[in-house]
Amino acid sequence: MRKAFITGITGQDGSYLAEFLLSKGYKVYGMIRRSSVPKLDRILHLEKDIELISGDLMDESSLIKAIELTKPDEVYNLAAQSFVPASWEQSILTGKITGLGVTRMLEAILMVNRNIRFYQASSSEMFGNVHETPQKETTVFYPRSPYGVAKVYGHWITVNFRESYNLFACSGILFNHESPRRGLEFVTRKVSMGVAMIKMGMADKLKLGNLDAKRDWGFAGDYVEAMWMMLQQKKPDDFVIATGETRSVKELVEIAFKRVDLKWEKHIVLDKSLLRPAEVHELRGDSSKAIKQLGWKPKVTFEGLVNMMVDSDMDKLKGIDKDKIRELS
Ligand code: NAP
Ligand code: F7E
Repeated sequence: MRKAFITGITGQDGSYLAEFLLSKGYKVYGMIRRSSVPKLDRILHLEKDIELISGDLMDESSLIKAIELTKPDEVYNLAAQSFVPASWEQSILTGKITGLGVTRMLEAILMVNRNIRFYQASSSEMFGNVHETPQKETTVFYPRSPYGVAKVYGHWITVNFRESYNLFACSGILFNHESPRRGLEFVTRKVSMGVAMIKMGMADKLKLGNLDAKRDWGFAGDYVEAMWMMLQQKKPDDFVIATGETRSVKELVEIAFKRVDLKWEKHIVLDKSLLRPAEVHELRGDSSKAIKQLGWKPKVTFEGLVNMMVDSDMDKLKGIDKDKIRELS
């Protein structure tokens, strides 16, 4: 039985990846960090099938111990401070976790077993102020946030350890991917939950920073398959994973409100305090290399994704009490 170790298993991608690897017959270990209240909502349904190990990307010794204990064939490094606006508020912490945390994980692998295959969760935020469109593996990086800068470090240290120590280390440059399990602060989930709350009469307005930003949005369930495919190749390499389609926040809003027969113009309020110090205005990825070499392609369309998220949030709200709603809003 092959064994996989996932950092960030409590996050959106970690939960989908754990499900996917279990379906492939893997023994799955996940790293969780200590917290005063459990944050296992996304993986509660997997609790019996996976094993959780305590550790933190900030703590090198915990990573070494976790790798020694679990003896994985594959390590998926999904843990990060992943919310872009928070990276201005906590720029140093973001650098320490999202950037240097990658080196800590790689050093642990180097110390314990150099045959482990390693996946690094790199990001389209590295392209930032884009130098060409669409963006591919060879496109120059120009990050526009401390998060993007930290991810560039994580990407290059992965490439460097591959070249320096001959590690099987891959960097997946993933464009935005969403799901009903997406964190509530990211724009897609903010919109799907906001729409559901308005439809249920629990809110009337939804505040957004801007409607003009454009992203290449896919479904997280499709994207975790690409992570696994990268580690099954003969040689380690880096891949862009994207749909190749760009949509604006406005289009996202239109589709989401239409799903529940509401007019978005009546409910959306623009709030300047949500604007970022520096914005990534438009992203569109070119996944030709992944399509050709990995045989990967996205299955869920943008409309399908938005509808799936709105439907899921409507279902969640139907069975929820008022105190919980206050927590969500
Ligand atoms: P997410 O939902 O925010 O999950 C982040 C995970 O990292 C959580 O499990 C979190 O644990 C964990 N974490 C944070 N700090 C940690 C630390 N110091 N030590 C150990 N674990 C820590 O993120 P996601 O959307 O699943 O994304 C997964 C990865 O892909 C991230 O690296 C993200 O930057 C990257 N990425 C995401 C996208 C996207 O569109 N989703 C695109 C490109 C790249 P807690 O639950 O304890 O907070
Ligand atoms: O913003 C605009 C915002 O926060 C998308 C992370 O997973 O993907 C994600 O980063 C766009 C931006 O995601 C609001 O300004 C407008 O242009 O959903 P987001 P992100 O910043 O693209 C990348 C690939 C990652 O790697 C990251 O980890 O939407 N926007 N109004 C808003 N965004 C938010 N959050 N809230 C608003 O009110």
